[in-house]
Amino acid sequence: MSYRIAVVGATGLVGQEMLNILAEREFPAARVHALASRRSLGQTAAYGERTLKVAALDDFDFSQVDIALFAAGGSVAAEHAPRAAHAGAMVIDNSSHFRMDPDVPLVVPEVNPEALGQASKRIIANPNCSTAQMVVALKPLHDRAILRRVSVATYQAVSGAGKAASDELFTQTRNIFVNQEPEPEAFTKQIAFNVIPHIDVFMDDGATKEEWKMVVETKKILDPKVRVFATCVRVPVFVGHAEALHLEFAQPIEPDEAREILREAPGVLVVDKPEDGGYVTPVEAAGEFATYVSRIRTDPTVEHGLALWCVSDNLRKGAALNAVQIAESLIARHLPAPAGD
Ligand code: 11C
Repeated sequence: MSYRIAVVGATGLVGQEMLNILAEREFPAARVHALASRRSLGQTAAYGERTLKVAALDDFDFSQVDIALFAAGGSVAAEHAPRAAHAGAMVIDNSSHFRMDPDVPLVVPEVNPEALGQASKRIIANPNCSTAQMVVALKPLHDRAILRRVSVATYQAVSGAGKAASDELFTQTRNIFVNQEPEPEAFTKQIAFNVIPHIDVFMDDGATKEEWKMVVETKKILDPKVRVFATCVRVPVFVGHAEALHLEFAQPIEPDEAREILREAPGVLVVDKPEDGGYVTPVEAAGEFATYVSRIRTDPTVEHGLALWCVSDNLRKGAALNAVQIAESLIARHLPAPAGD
């Protein structure tokens, strides 16, 4: 059985990664349409060994597809995702637009696959990259010891902010070496050889929207009772978000037991030796599917406290991989019906 797929935003970083992952995982695709705005017409997109011609999203007839993967931002999703869903496609949207809609499930397949059954609008939301990897690591520990509170500091790669932002890190780094001004454009301050405690817009309470997303999305995916506090920081890394997590549980949980639980957990790889190099950094996580957990320790400053370090490819588990996994989970649940060829 195979399915007709559309990737919307196929020329962007996440759209291209969706095509890569569909090919790498040998997704049962009868046909893959690469869609983008009219500006991208004439461009091509790589899909495994194949090269797809990019077609225009504006007048694309979504009755031709079973599953539409959207990686095109909130305003495009707002306009075209309902159109695709009405035409009969199951939509998996990577933007933040539908995430908090009570009629749209927000899904990380390792954590809350049961929510897929509630997609009454035929739209399923993919979480923010920093939330996705965190909940993959938290879920098995929550199941064992009941997570009460998370305090997280993120170290987020520039690719989370798109291609122009990635190019800015490259250009600024080069400019600094040749004594040219590192003019910020995509970021508010110099990103090369610097870190910036600001991702997305500021909210009324002084948090940034990225920090707010980590709070509300974690509650929606994992458990509304879990309290989350986040500080989100951009760092001069191209791919791979890292997070320092400080956790408080209702019940005692020791590092050895947490390591064992996480070793068995879907989507997680534990690399945790208290020695030089016995942990994972973004460079090793880039291009991989796993969410890596390292530096698991007791936090003795709170009751039942645990600290850990969590790293994953933000374009993969944080975006494209999670979307493709949702599509795989839909297929496993016979939603939607296959293309029939
Ligand atoms: C970043 N996490 O690293 C953001 C990118 O809500 O899907 C993803 C934003 C989102 O800048």
